Amino acid sequence: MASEKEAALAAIPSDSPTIFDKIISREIPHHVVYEDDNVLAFRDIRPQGPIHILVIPKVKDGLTGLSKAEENHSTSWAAFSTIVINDGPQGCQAVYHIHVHVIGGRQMNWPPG
Ligand code: DGP
Repeated sequence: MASEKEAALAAIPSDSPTIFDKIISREIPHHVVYEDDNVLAFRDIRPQGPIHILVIPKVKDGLTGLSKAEENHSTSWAAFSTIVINDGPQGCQAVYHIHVHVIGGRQMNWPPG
């Protein structure tokens, strides 16, 4: 299995459906920890800590990543109050459907990377 860095360098940013669209449509199994009309939170398949949750907007609305956010994205984006996001290849983003990582349960290091 490719590392997160390898996956990020191989990923091609686009508006095309991603693995997260298949998670939203329940085509592939996932462990839901929270869901409402706007947001789906589920366990990361490759956890980086005892707790590693991904939070995504259900409607992608062209918002592949944080650096692509525009005024018209505010409705879905407003659902998030805490943001830890990988953005672009150098930020190790591998899935181009904007998402928040919530990682915990162990001592973190700083700086990241
Ligand atoms: P990022 O590198 O920020 O784009 O993070 C993408 C995350 O998505 C990464 O931590 C692994 C996770 N992931 C990828 N495919 C799947 C999947 O099929 N199911 C789940 N639950 N997580 C996935």
